[in-house]
Amino acid sequence: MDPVKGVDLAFWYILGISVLLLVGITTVMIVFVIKYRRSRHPNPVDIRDNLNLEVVWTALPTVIALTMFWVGWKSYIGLRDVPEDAIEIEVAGQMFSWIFMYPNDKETEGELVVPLGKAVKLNIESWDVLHSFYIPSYRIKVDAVRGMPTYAWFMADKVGEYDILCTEYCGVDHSAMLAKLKIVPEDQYLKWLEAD
Ligand SMILES: [Cu+2]
Repeated sequence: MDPVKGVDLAFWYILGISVLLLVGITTVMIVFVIKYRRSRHPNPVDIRDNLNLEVVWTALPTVIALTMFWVGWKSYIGLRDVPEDAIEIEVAGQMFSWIFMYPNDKETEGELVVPLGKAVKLNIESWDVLHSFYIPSYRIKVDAVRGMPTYAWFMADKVGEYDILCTEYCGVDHSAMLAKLKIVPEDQYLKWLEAD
């Protein structure tokens, strides 16, 4: 599944269930507080061993938790499964900027330009301390660690400019470790790639 769709689905699914539980539990709590208040129900009753109830409150949360796992797992697989036709760009974090290296050895700092309509695989590593590569618009958030190369990918499906940040505190200028993702039409990308 497309990373943006997968991550968003997992987020909304878990949030939706959380809201349902919040509303449900609060409602039952309020009803019980009113219904079983001391003036109407002075003598508490000790209820024991309701098998049906015990089965339901064990099975239902288990099923809910497993569906959350399933939605999260599908989303995770979507993050790791890169389409075969993806273009590959090397990304290096360093104190304090992001460096991008293209297949023709072009190198940029603080600016990632990619063609519209293509899957883009980013091979991410750090040249010094811990950084974390973050593109909120494309739900990418991957730690950059020296000696431990990893990757992320996204589908460049909309022309525009998007924020790239470092989201792991890496030193005094961490907050200035910003970059831009620019998605441009393919002909413009090719022209940009050949220019120096
Ligand atoms: Cu950093």
